[in-house]
Amino acid sequence: MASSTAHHPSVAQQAEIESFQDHLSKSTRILALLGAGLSASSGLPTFRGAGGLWRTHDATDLATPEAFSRNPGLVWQFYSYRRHMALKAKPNPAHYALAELARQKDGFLTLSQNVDGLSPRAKHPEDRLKLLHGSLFDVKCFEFFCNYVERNNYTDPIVPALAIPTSEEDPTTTSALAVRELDISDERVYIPELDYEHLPKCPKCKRGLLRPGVVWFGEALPSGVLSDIDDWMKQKGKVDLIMVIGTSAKVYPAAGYVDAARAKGARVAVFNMDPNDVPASGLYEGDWFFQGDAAQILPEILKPVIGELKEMPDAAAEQDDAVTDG
Ligand code: BV8
Repeated sequence: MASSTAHHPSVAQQAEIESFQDHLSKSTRILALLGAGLSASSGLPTFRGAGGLWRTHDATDLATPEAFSRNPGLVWQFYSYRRHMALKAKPNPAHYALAELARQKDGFLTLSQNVDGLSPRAKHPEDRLKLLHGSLFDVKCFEFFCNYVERNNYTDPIVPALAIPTSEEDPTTTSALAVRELDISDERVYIPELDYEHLPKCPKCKRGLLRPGVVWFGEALPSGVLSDIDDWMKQKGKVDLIMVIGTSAKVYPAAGYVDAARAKGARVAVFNMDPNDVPASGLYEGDWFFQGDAAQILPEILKPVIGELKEMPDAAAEQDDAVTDG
């Protein structure tokens, strides 16, 4: 297994890239496991490193039902901020490259841990994309006995109390001209305590709070998604390849699909900025590690199969146009 900075490949690395491309072109059954690193160059923070801290809170501490029970206002401020940032972000060439590969290869299934909606916006074929951890743009009732679910809610802010404060409200701002959004991920920026009254309510039971439609730690993944993947894995024939893209592969059961694919004969190709971030079971002879920014190296390395990425339509922008054109 040879590692290579794919952007300026040396001869050896070029050989690695070509052996991967050769295997990819011959592969019929392919998996991809996506993580936050895929959306890093779209400007969205990852969970590790600086991005892992939101104000003074570890992002994973806020992603639990317990945190929501304790302080639903704070958890909503966290998720409303991420909805806002994800709506402002744009899919990058790696999202489009994977969407194109899914159009080119019938047997290509993508498993995404990302909840930012960027793969769907890059028009990744829906039947070949499994969102393991839900979406920031789905909401559901927090009440145990209420099954209200609402998909594709892009209202930003979802309630007025969650609007991102601007410098206009910031007494230290001098010139009115420079009105800008304040970065509430910085704990030095004041945000109010929000009580129940100001938070989104369930329109069905009229009692419960709405919560983000993501999978929190300690919660089961969507059963339909798990069974669809199991059916795909059980199809006859080996799995030829799994691409592990922009993920630290530390969260389960998502990370478990690397070894599940390997058990079905798959070779593993990792695309990651950090050479230390390989799946827990390590890399074997015949596997690949491509170091670099996914947005740069993925379109490059997949080119023999997907060609040059021409236009990169953004479903959200088209939706806005449709609305405006009426
Ligand atoms: C459950 C949604 C049980 C919310 C998320 C087995 C062993 C150990 C622990 C467990 C286990 N099984 C279960 C557990 C517990 C837990 C778990 O895995 N804990 C971990 C921390 C050890 N799992 C759970 O709780 C799961 N549920 O087990 O339920 C159950 C079963 C039945 C019935 C009832 C209950 C639920 C897990 C899902 C949690 N929700 N997200 C939200 O987003 O707010 S997880 C969330 O964190 C993400 O979705 C993702 O999965 C994870 C973050 O990982 P990454 O995406 O990889 O991001 P990270 O920042 O870590 O890494 C970024 C990588 O990109 C780095 O490698 C970096 O180098 C690289 N990179 C950066 N820039 C670039 C780049 N690469 C390329 N280009 C760049 N430009």
